Amino acid sequence: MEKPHIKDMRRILIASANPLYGKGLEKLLTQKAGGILPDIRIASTMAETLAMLEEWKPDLVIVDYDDRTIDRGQFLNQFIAGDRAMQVMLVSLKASGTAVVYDRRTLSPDQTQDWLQLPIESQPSQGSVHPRRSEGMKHFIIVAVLVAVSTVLVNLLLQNIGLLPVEASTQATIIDRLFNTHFLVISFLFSLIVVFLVYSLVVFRRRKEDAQQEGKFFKGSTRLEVLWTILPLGTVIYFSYLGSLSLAETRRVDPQALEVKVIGRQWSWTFEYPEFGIVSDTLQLPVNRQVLLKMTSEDVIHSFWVPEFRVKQDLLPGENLVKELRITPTIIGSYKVRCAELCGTLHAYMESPVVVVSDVDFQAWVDEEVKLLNADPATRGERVSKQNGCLACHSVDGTRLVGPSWLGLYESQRELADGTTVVADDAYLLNSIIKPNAHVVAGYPPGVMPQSYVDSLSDTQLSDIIAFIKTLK
Ligand code: HEC
Ligand SMILES: [Cu+2]
Repeated sequence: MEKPHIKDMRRILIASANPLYGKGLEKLLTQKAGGILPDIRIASTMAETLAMLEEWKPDLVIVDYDDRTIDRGQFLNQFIAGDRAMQVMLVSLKASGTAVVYDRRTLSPDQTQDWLQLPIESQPSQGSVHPRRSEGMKHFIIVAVLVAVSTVLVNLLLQNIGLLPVEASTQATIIDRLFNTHFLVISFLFSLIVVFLVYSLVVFRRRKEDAQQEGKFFKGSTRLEVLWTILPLGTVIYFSYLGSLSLAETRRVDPQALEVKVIGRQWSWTFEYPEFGIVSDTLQLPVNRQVLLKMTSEDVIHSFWVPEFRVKQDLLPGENLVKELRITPTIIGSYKVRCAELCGTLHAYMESPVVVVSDVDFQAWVDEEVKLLNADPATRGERVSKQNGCLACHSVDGTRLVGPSWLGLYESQRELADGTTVVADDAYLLNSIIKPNAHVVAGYPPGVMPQSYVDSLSDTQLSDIIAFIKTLK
């Protein structure tokens, strides 16, 4: 079908109560018409418009889209009575001088019906391919059902692909309840977007017969905008409420809690049990008893994280910055605490074992540790070295790590960075530990070994370490 061109329109009727509208359009049309000037008339009332329709029989009627005094229903009723096809355009003239054409088509009496049914606010779409209301509804129902099905499936998938490790603490159950609610919302939002998109791509794809059609004009929808502002806002606020409830629940205090001091440093963990005087590089925990972790860092910020327990807490350097974390392990087993805050070269290896045992086994471990506290100095020194992270930088088998190996160190000749040579006697060893930068070993960087041992190690611990180094021949 060939589109009628504005140049073929001889008689044009403009219906608008606004005289400026008529004048503006008249000017525009005469410019467009080229040589042969069309016959243009302007009607400013409804009655006048109808009368002209009847008597003058225009080829084209241009209706002022923004003029509410023109009743389209009445206008078309009149029109349907006739039997000849007529072009009707709805045109809105903007303040900027541009004209927006909302609808343009040739109406024959049988087509006018659905145009009439549309509310005055909405823009009617293209003539014969215009989907009826009921058909639009049908699409919505199908999409709604598909979104619901997809939400259930995606949620099932998310819950079953093992995104989260085993739930091994009371706090993990609380956190996972929140996670699962999030998964549901995520599944719904994903489905809402993807199903709508794919459905539209497939069902409303461009077909051959659509090639000639112009796109529909959209002016936006205030109702939709209000809806998609309020709904997400409400959801987010609701989730922050759920989040604060869960946070409070994970921090519930058990007065019977076992206290453990956690010290983090580059790049190791130490766990102290003040109740028993034990210091350990493994975090041993009795099952089903709340543990209160009091955590500090000796150097930079670290973060205590056992994924199976879900909760996580940063460790901050500074005496008054002790951070607390409460965990109630519920499953006997071996886990790992890892540092979750990038803290330097060996951050990735800052891991220590976490062992959850039965009450009986925990008591046995405590007894064993207490007995070791009274063992000979070299054995204690080995433990102190492990617990304070010395062995992360110093090997005992000759391997070069960050620092020199301790194998054969005692009484050997040390070449220092300043070119001098000293013998590694007791005094040298002690000085190297408490004032690491006083003598820097040649070939090694100064300032790498922590400067804090002078404060954190007791005199006994220092002499135990030296006793241990002496045994490494
Ligand atoms: C972050 C790595 C690191 C840690 C942790 C560390 N050191 Fe060191 N240490 C070094 C480096 C590097 C050197 C060599 C440079 C220097 O002398 O300062 C060194 C040197 C030494 C020396 C002198 C070694 C020699 O060959 O003459 C001794 C003794 C020593 N450290 C003891 C310890 C003890 C004891 C601890 C634990 C309480 C410890 N270090 C922790 C890095 C470390
Ligand atoms: Cu760290």
